[in-house]
Amino acid sequence: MLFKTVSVVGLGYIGLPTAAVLASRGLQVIGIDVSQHAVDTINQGKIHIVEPDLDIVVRSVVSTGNLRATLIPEPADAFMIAVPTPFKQDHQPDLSYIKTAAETIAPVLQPGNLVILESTSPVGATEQLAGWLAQYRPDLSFPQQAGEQADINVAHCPERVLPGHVLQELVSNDRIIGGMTPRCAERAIELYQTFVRGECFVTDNRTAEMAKLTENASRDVGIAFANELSIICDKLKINVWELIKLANRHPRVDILNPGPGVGGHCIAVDPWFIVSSAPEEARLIRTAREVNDSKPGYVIAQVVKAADQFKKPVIACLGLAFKADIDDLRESPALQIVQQLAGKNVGELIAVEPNIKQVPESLADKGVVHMSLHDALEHANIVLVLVDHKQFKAVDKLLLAAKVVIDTRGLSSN
Ligand code: SAJ
Repeated sequence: MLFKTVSVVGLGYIGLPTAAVLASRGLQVIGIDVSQHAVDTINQGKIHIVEPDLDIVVRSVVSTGNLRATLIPEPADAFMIAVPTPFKQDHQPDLSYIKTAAETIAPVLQPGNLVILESTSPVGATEQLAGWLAQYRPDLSFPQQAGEQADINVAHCPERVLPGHVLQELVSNDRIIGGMTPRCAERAIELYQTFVRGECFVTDNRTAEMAKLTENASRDVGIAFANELSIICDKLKINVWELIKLANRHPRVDILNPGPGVGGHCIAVDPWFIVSSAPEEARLIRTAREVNDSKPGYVIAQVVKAADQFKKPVIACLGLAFKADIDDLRESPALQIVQQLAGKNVGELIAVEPNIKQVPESLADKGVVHMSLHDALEHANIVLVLVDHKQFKAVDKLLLAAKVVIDTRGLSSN
């Protein structure tokens, strides 16, 4: 059966672009969200998140009637779940949003439906989702009970798009399709082939879950190596950026970039799902998390030390976002550093973040002022580079000559 209607549960950074792209391929898409604001905004053809070009696609598919948002679930041929999977205080995965999504769609499920979990999830979460669905709908059969004869097919197809490039990567990236049975995977491929130009690779649900966690853990370990190198190089008085550039000239070496820490809601979270599944075995993965999580503290100590040299330290903090050229402040090490500095009374703090209109209240309340790059550089005697935004890369190095520069992103070395 070909898919005509698809319901996307969770209209956030992954769900909304996915819903919009499916709708742009002519499918009837029903987006479900718990937020009245998100639903209303989308139904007006607007977006409640920041992602380049997404507004254009959403406006177009809402105006043709192919995308509609609602708080109340409706029957559909396929359901895609793209809800958050954060961790709890103790770094254990929190699957409560997936459970709520299961409760939401269960009443409208019909035999022949396909349910796909897109959210990044610990190993076993897809089976858990299928278990919840079976509990809510004892009249239907699921793959864990009926295998290929199940009324409902279930698969895990983890999202792997890069924030800032979502629309392009949704279409061009290869996909991992983890079916609870081969038939589940086959049906999921049919759906993804309506919009994915990359290749679709079939596996089982547990391998698909682990593959996504592995991608982000691999990156986290790579960044931790670079962050550890940067601290070693500070101690040995070596420029880490030059060092990495030189080492990377080896044909089989590819070291990532050090930074002020790892931010965002993926790389700093997902490796913990591996650690929680295999706490004894995941030694390197856990250590990498700890190395990256400790980097903001190291940067703060550098600033405190530099500020000690001045009677009236004025510190320009360049960047608050979690990475370059986006406005996303969630889980941002830059924001964390400025917040903690503000609590320490190290001097006058100026924040420069060209991608936002005003600094968050948590900073403004503590007296951190928001300034243009030009004004901040004029006032400051210490310049703390936290994000490699394009505006900062373009700064004339002469303007920094008389300042103490703490450069966590290597701008002055590139
Ligand atoms: N970072 C460094 N040094 C580097 C690279 C990154 O310090 O060399 C820092 C960034 O500044 C940022 C953090 O790491 O704070 C993460 O940034 P990122 O651009 O590496 O990744 P995300 O979190 O925006 O998106 C990742 C992507 N995963 C991989 O590249 C393996 C994306 O493809 C995933 O879809 C996304 O996580 C997700 O949703 O899981």
